Amino acid sequence: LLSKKRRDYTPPSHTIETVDLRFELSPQETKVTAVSTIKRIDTQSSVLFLDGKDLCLQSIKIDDQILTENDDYKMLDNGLELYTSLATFTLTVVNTIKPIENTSLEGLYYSNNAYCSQCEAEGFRKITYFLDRPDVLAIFTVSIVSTAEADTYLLSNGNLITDTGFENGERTCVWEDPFPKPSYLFALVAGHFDKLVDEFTTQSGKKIALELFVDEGRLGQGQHALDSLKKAMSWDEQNYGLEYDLDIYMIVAVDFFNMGAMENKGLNVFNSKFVLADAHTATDEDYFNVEAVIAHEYFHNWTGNRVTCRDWFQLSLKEGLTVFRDQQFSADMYSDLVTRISHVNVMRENQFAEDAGPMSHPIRPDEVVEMSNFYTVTVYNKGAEVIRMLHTLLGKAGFRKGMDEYFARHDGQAVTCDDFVNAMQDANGADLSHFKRWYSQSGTPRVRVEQASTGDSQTTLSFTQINTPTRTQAQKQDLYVPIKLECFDKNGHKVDTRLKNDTLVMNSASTALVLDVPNEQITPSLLQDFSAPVLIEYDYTLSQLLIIIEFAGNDYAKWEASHNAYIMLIKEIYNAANGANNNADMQLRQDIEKLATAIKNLTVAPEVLAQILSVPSAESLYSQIEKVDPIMLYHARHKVVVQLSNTLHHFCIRHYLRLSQNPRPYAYEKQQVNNRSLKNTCLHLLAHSSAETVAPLIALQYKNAHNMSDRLGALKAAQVTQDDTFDSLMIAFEEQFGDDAVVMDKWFAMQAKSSKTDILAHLDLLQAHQQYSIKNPNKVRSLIGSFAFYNTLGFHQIDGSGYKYLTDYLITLDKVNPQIASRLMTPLMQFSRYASTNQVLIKAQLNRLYGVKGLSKDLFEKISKALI
Ligand code: BAL
Ligand code: ZN
Repeated sequence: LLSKKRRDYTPPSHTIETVDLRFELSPQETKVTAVSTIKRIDTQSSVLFLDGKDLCLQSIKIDDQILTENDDYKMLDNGLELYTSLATFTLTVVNTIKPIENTSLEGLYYSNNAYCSQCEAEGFRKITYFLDRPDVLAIFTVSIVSTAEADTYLLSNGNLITDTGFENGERTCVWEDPFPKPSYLFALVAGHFDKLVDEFTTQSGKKIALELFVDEGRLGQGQHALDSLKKAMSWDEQNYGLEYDLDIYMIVAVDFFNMGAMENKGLNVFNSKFVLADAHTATDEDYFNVEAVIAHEYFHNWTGNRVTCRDWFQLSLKEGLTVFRDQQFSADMYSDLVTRISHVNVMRENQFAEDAGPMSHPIRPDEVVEMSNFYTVTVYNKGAEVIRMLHTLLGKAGFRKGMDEYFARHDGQAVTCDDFVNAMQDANGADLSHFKRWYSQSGTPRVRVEQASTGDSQTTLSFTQINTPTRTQAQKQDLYVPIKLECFDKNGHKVDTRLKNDTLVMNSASTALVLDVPNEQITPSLLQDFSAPVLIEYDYTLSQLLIIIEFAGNDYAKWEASHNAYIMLIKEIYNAANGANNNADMQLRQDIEKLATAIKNLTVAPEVLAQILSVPSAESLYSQIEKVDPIMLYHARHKVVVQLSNTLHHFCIRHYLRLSQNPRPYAYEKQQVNNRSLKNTCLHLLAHSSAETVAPLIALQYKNAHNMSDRLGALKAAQVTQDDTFDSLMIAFEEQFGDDAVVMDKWFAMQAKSSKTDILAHLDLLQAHQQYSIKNPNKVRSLIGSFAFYNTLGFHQIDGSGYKYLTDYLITLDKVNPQIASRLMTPLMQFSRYASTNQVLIKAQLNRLYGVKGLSKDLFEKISKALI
């Protein structure tokens, strides 16, 4: 399979200035007529290549001349070649497509009685022959013709300029988008929906119509999304001076969608999971996510749509930046700390794993076979961390100056990551040449921190970067790493580090910090706020971590220290199981006692305490132990949680009972969310203790729950106890929510994570459930995804049956929806982090997959990388 390389970029030979698209809709066969005005850019060129995939060509014309195959054009596997030396011309292409047969959910498809499109990255070529690349920006006019009276809405980008109404057996709507855009931002939605309307007045006084389309009967679940949109619109005005630019902003929620959402100009399409929310069906976390994703897509209107990517290697230009913007927004709307922790967890659980595996790539990849494979946590989340470092480096005002400069230079253009950094650099008179290496280098830098005496009264902290070679980069360079830190003496007093903003900047492979305090008395709190996407290696003692928990002035540092303490204890138990320490259990009891005392003495806000009581997930621990045995690690972690639960039993019960009193009607507001978070964290921890008092509390909470956070909190706690209560609550849950597709995804996920010994047979049964469909990505992710990503005991069974189960499923799914299959194979891709027994079993499955005939590009790219 041919890969594309970043360095081979060439500008397009031609550009498309305007395109008139006409869709004559039918689920079985939709006719597409595309009339484009095309201009030649490269005066030497006599060939125009148009991308096209799975299309049935009817006719093709240049100006008034009908073209003949082989004389005027040639069909190729991935499009067609057209022979012309005209400087400007009108191209008319007529072709048909089959929306109902399109289960890949790329291009135009038909599901749940509605038409829907998804074009990013390369889906437009499944609609018509086109220059389907982001550096060709055209003005689109779209006519949608439907003969079905039931299609109450025929939507596309921009402004509605004609609606004929349903007459003589058909209806036509015409949409015009005045902003030139690449084909990936095109959208079409047609079908019957309920509509929620609202309005937003911009800071310059322009009224914008807001319209939200949801499945019939779901209007009551749409208000939070609309409210979030209005918050995002004013936030972007206040923080970046950016206003919305069309008269109307539409969002459609659909149940069948590969991604979370898509920022098509003026017509966002959303996975209904990130739109629908009410107290009854959505948890606080769901409310948070809806707000964040709505904001993310809205922010793309400037960072993505007004200024877009030159080529797909530059994806992080828009995604890293927009994720950073949505993270800032979420922190402002809710809690700085909890928002930050949730994003740091994504980095440690998912991005570090990706960067340590065969798919490791820089945030700006150099080589791509299938672009869909690069919508990754690296491009998105590590990309956002890189932008965050720029923000740290330049300061809030400097960053804003850089953003203003970026828009002043590039509005209306398709540009590169370098263009972005150059705007930041020039606006601030800074030199970012060393910083730019973050865009080219893959892998997670490790920073080794060592501490030594320098004379009697001084200590030196030495910092050394280790950038381990990855599959495609044998030579690594040192990177620019800002490390926010504080140091404490043995009494918990802050030691003066003389660092500006408490930040040590590493701009070479190693550096040292000299402090005027004797060595044995110093405790450093390192990488506060996760100031760089790196792994810190420092050998803490438990006493040092307890000093940070007690004395650090910021909650992030306290959380990080508790997190490190859990990791240390889990590792000790893990190693003891390998025979290294026979006194491990007693030691654990004593250590947890000390940790619990420190936690009990804290006076912190409830949401902070909730985070401190949350033991790191098994997934985030994989980067901590070489060649890990996942089952042993699971048991080690479990042991630590049980010990913590027993030790903090009374503490948790007290908080739990206090927070359960006098519930107010549900609202998604800070105080309630924070209290619920602590309450449900306590319940979950309590469920790990052997105390018999806990089971009735769980059942009672489920029975009395008047919102989904409490209901799911009870269910998750019941799952820990593994008694009959869990099964009976699951039956009750299904009876109550069986008709709600989004809520049932939670149910499928809980089922998939269960530690039943016959989990594979159980998964078979669930696949036969009437709500389950292999064609629906949310269902596949909930059931098979939750199993493979989170069911440690089930997936890593020592006979390899869990790996085989996933592989069998991938073989079937790849024929239905390659993008989702490719996402779902991630747990197999990360084999190198496991013990050799697991590695052998996983590789056997990868080899089996490799031998399957007709595998998609998506899977093929990943397996080939894994097996090299
Ligand atoms: N552009 C694809 C979906 C998103 O990142 O918003
Ligand atoms: Zn995005």
